This record gives sequence, C-alpha cells and structure tokens, in this order.
Amino acid sequence: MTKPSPSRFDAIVIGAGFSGLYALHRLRELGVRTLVLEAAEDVGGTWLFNRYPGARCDIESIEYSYSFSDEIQQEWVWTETMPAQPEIEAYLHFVADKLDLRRDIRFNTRVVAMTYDEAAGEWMVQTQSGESLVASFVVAASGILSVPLDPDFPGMETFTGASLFTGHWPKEGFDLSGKRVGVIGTGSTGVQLIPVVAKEAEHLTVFQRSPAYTLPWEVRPFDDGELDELKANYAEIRAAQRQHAVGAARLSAFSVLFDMMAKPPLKAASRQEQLRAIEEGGVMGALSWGDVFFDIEANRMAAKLYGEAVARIVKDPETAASLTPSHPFGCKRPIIDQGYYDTFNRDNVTLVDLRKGPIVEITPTGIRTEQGHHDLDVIIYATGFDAMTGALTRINVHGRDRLSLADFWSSEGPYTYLGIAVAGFPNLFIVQAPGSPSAATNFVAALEQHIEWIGDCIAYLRDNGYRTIEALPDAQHEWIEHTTALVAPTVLVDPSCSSWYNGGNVPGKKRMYMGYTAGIPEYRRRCDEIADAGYTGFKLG
Ligand code: N01
Repeated sequence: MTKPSPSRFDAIVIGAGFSGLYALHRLRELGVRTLVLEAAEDVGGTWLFNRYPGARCDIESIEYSYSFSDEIQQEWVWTETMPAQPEIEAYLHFVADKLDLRRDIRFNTRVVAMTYDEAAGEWMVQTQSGESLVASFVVAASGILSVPLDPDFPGMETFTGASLFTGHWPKEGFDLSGKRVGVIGTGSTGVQLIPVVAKEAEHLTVFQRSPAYTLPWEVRPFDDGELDELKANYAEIRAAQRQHAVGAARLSAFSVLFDMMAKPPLKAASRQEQLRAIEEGGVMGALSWGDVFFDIEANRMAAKLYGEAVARIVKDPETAASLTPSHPFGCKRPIIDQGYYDTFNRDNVTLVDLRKGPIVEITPTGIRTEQGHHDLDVIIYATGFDAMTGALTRINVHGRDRLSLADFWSSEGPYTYLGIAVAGFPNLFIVQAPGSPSAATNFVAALEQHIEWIGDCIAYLRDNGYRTIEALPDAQHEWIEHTTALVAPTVLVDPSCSSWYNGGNVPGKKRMYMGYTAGIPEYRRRCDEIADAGYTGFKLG
C-alpha cells in the first residue's frame, strides 16, 4: 500500500496487549505492512501491569484465550480453571513468540500525539522520544482498562511507609508480611486482593466507599486429563461461546448475570421463597431474580436480601451491615471472589465503612478518616481506571480540521459509530471503543470480532482502490441512540448508578453508559451487515 520506508507503514497499531497482538498477526496475514508501538517493555497490556497479589481473570481460561488458532489453543497448557495473572502474561509471551510478533513491535515507545493529514490521507504519529511515523491507518488497541485512576488524597506524598498501586504493581513483588496494610478500593481488584493480603499481612484495614456485590466462586487446578478432554472438544466449546451473548458460554462473572435474567421475578416471590433462595444459594440466591436488572424496586429488595445473606457469613453484625451495598446491583461490573466475606471474620482484618465518614487525608503515618486515624506501614490503592476513553484521551489525537478527540468526547460524550470509529477521525479504528460490547462481555471474544472486522475493512479498501474511510455523523448519532435505547429499560441508567461503565468514577467525565448490551452475536450480525452492504454509515474516499 505505502512505499516501504523505516518510518512509513500501512498501519500502526497502538498497544501490544491482547488486541494489539492479534491485530498485528491479522494485518500481517492480509499483507498490510504493520508496526506496533508499545509503551511498556514487553507484551501483555493490562495483564503486564496488574501484577497485584490475587490478580486473575474471572472468565474460564479455555474461553479467555484466542480462538483464531487451533494450534495455539491446543499447544498452550492452562493449569487452572480461571487463570491467574502470571499465567496470562506467560500465555501472551507464548503467542508473541509462536507468531514471531516481536520483530514488528517497538517496545518502550509511547505514542503522545497523532494528527490526521487530510491532504495526504495519512496519520502522523509522534512518540515520546520525538520520532514521527506515518501510516495510512491507525488501529488503537490501547485498552479499555489500561489507564489507572491514581487518586489524589491530600497528603499522599507525606506518607513515610510504602505506597503501592495495583495498576502498576512492582514487578519484583512486595513482601507484606509483618506489615500493617491499608487497602483503598473494593471493586474487582480490591475484592481479589483483600483475601490474599489478609493472609500475608500482620494487619489489614480495608477502606471501603462502596461495598461490592460479589459472588463466591471456586477456582481450581484442572484435574488430570481434564484439560485434554476440553481441548478435544474445543470446536464445540468455541461454537457455543460464539453464539453466547457475553462471549463465554461456560461460567463467568458475565454469564452469571446473564443467567439471572432468566429467573422468576423477586417481586412475585413469597418471603419463604426469598429465604430459601439465600439458604440454598447464599449471596448468589439473593440476586438471582429476573426483575432485578430491570426494576429498581426489585433491585432494592434484592440488595436487602443480599445483606441478609452476607450477615449469615460475616459474624460481626456491624461489619456485615457495612458490607451491604447501597447502590443498585448491576450498575458496576459483576465480581466473583475466592473467600471475600470470610476474610472479614479474621482477627487481623478491620473494615472501615467510609459511608460513615470519608477519608480526610493521608498522613505521614497512615490514613485519617472523619472517624479516626489508622496507623499503617503500607497503603495499597485499588482505585480503578479511567476506562474506555482514558488511553486515547491521553494521546493528543487530532482528526479532520484539527478536531481534538479528547475535546469531542469530553464536550459531546464518548460517541462512536459501531464502537469502532469516530466521525471526523478518518482511518482511525478503535478496538473496543465506547458503544462496543467489550465492557460487559468476554473481552477476548469481543476483540477477535473487532480485529477481524477491521482487518477485512482495510483489505476491502485496498482491494477496491479506496484510501480513506470515515464514520458519518448521522450514522454515529443513530448508533448512540441505539445503544442508549438498549440500556433505557435497565437499572444501568438509574441516577444512583456510578461506575467506570458510565464514566461516573472519573470526576468531570461526561456520563454515558459505554457498552453495547445486545450481545456479541447481534453486534457481529450488525457489523457484518454494514460491511456486506459496502460499509453503510461510512464515507469511503
Ligand atoms: O476498579 P473499580 P477495579 N476513596 O472502579 C474505590 C477489571 N478487572 O480496578 O465504587 C475511596 O471497579 C471505588 O469506590 P466507589 C474489571 O472489568 C477485572 O477494582 O467509586 N474509594 C471502588 O471501590 C473491573 O470492573 C478483573 O465508591 C475510592 C474502587 O476504588 C475493572 O477492571 C480483576 C476512591 C475502584 O473499583 C476495574 O476494577 C480486576 C476514593 N477517592 C479488574 N476512588 C478480573 O478479571 C475510588 N475508590 C477478575
């Protein structure tokens, strides 16, 4: 497509995580001269940085993995039903080596700016070291949860102990034994971290602003021969996964939520039926009702029942009450855990309910809340991410007429067409942008569909003599109306819902539910229909 030169490429891919690695492989297969730029020193993306104790995926390993290569899925050996961070990191190394991807990846290369040259129909990509590269297409595989939201508590810099951040955990690990440790944050990360830290630290104090809804789950090593048997049936497993709305047909944090919707309504259940649900199903039983996701009243009833189920596990009534959420279930991403509530029965664990008085400051010796001071040796911040848009808004992206992507998303909202492209930004493909299924599905299944669609699109343009593709504003508007209409009947739009799903966790971020909730198969059908019709909603030039 472009003349070979050390600084000119057909496509530049930003990021060498799950999406970027597959993008490189796919584009290479299509004969597209591609370079990947990666800020880190190795492949892995978010799985490279989130090395905190307890980090693991909450989707089964055999489904949270690439399906595009039977050779890879047959050769790689998963040791546990749900993979821990080191194994996922090792898997991505294996894939990079197997497909000989590293020769087209520049590590330690952070993209700081991208400008679309309208006359040339190309992107100028600038790196932190001042290098300029040119590409016909940019594929932003920069991740939906790759930018940690570092907190700014007053006095943070005065703390004389160790401050650790789950989103960039020290590679060499950190010995917490004999330490008084404080953890701020009880989302997916905190819920995974807390039971592990409790076993290692002398004392753990959990600073909790919003209690989590979290479902206990057994993660176990595969039995002898079990993985081989699964691999023998991989074709059927992948076929079922492909047809499932969340891209994971086996048990996962998402499929649990999905299965709940098919249950009878809570509002029609007698008190005896409700009690039986928590006797038999524990916290899971409290939430497994068909109306909980759609009816805020039913949701509140479920929250109350959930509190009763928590009180059956957590011995101290005050702690149990503090662990009972006050926000609607479903607003935040579903969480599964290994021994979370039992952790609060340990003698060396204290829960500080920040609803009774927030953090005031970090002091040289610990954390001061309105309720008192806690002396600590280590503070762990598990405070989340500037999700979905954060990675791209930190790059100075300018499209047609010098339109800034960060300004557009912050003033209008995180609008896209198909969750792939943005009007005004020709030849820029965003993997799992707002408006795509990513956030509420198996990320790997969703990204494979995206990469394949993007690859086919670039090949179509090349083969049909087009040089540019750009989303049309009307099509973008209709797509956002469609994605918004899908969530309108759910509790996700309740004003009390605040999470990274809708940007509510980032001060000042424009709020909009950023997922596509009709499921991956329906999304794939729509994307294919658009491509088959010659890319309707896009202008080709
Ligand atoms: O981030 P979060 P996360 N003072 O935003 C609290 C994926 N993931 O890193 O809810 C006090 O969910 C905040 O409180 P609140 C997964 O998609 C997957 O845990 O805003 N507290 C919340 O408790 C997940 O959804 C896996 O009131 C403050 C926490 O910090 C996503 O990553 C594992 C605070 C942040 O929770 C993000 O999860 C891990 C403050 N100033 C992550 N600021 C698996 O695959 C924030 N908080 C299993």
